[in-house]
Amino acid sequence: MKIYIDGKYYDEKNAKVSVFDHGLLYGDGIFEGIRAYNGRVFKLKEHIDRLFYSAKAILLEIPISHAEIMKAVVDTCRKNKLRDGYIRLLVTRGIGTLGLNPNRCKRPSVIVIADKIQLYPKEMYDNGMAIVTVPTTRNLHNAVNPAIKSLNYLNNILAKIEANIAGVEEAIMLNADGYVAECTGDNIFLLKGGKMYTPPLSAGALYGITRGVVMDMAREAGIEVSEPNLTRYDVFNADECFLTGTGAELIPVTKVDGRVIGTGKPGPITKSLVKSYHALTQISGEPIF
Ligand code: PXG
Repeated sequence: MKIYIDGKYYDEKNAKVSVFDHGLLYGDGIFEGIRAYNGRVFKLKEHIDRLFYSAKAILLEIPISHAEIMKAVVDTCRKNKLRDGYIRLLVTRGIGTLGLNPNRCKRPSVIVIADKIQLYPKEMYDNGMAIVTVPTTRNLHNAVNPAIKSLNYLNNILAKIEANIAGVEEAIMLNADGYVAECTGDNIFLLKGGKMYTPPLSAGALYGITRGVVMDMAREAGIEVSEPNLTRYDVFNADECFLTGTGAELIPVTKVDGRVIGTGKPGPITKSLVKSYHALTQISGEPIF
């Protein structure tokens, strides 16, 4: 496997970062998780746009342009002959000194890893997954804003650990006001009476790329979509529930905090959106070869 670091390609065993990189020392940096399907990078522009928004929010100057990053991602896939897989793109604050001061870091580092991902077992896609609500809440907007895809994912990792302790793979995180924000690495959707609902970004949801694609697909299919504040009560009483994410794609949820959702099986609208999403991934994106 060839890994891109600051314009050069390294074998896996030689792909290394300094222990003085503030990405390691402080989680000071940002990332994106991107998928390649059928020889194309899916929604690449949207991911790079979000990377630049995250960079803006943390005052990180990405040392190469939007177009150069897009090219680095596509070239890394090509070098690894990756037709279907997962791309992890990160920008760290770079090598600095001990001490928080980011001004001591001379140049941010851009890294691209192109590999495979399997987030959840197939059985869960077929039958739905059980999730729980966890005690760790989503970060406040005026702390590390949850819209920033930062290299410090401890908020989500703590929630994931709590999910695992409860014997499940994913968890609902509430915000400080008690409204549903999202899951640890996925956005959440509900269907009720044929209408679709997902928490607003103001509730602490990440501006998910898959979330956006699914909202567009639903609207095209004539489904009304809105983004109200949602509570656990709304989740328990939904007809259908599913999660979205680059890694997870669309995955049905059939149990939340011990409550069976709808019929207890993946619902018809969820199934039809899964089909449309898979079809779209096969035909659109930035060509690799
Ligand atoms: N919320 C959070 C907190 C995320 O980290 C999503 C929602 C879904 O967003 P996208 O843009 O992917 O639809 C994410 C994305 C991993 C992994 O390694 C996590 C994500 C994506 C890919 C891989 O666990 N999270």
